[in-house]
Amino acid sequence: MVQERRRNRPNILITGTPGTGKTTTSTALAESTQLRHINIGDLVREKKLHDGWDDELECHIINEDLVCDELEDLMEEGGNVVDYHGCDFFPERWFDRIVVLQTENSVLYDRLTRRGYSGAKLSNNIECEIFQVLLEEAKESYPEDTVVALKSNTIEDITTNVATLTDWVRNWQPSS
Ligand code: DAT
Repeated sequence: MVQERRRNRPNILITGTPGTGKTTTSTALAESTQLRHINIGDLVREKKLHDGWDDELECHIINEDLVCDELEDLMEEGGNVVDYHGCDFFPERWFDRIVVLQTENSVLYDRLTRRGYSGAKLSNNIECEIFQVLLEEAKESYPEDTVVALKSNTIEDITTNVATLTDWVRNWQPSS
């Protein structure tokens, strides 16, 4: 029988529609817990883990197999905060907690226009948030008791979320 190796620090996935605050939250959480922040978008660009550029969606076409191969050893070791606007292609066993950040439409709209999004890219992302696409994807891909939805409308929300998640990391036990 293959013995499953236990990690002694947890892996957390921070997901949500673009603009909901994944990178801001992950950066602060990694700093307060000394976990390693892995921004999948940056990793894909740096290591070229993509199959070119999608002109319509204006983003790289991520190669999910290459991303998973690249991360396997780090995830087995544990102690990672993974930041990405998708969650259904990672192995379920990688994560101890899946956090879905959620933002009110009008707030998200302002953040995304400030980021330079317009047209289909803007409306696709707003629709993604309205229909809770990432929350559904997370619930379908991971055990229900590992998925948590957190509001991310204000700076205070970020502070509260980081504090809550930091407590969770500190209390996490390898056998849990
Ligand atoms: P994501 O990684 O989900 O795309 P981000 O962390 O890059 O999002 O944040 C996008 C912008 O919105 C950035 O300027 C920071 C701001 N922001 C994010 N979450 C926020 C929050 N809860 N309150 C106020 N501003 C927030």
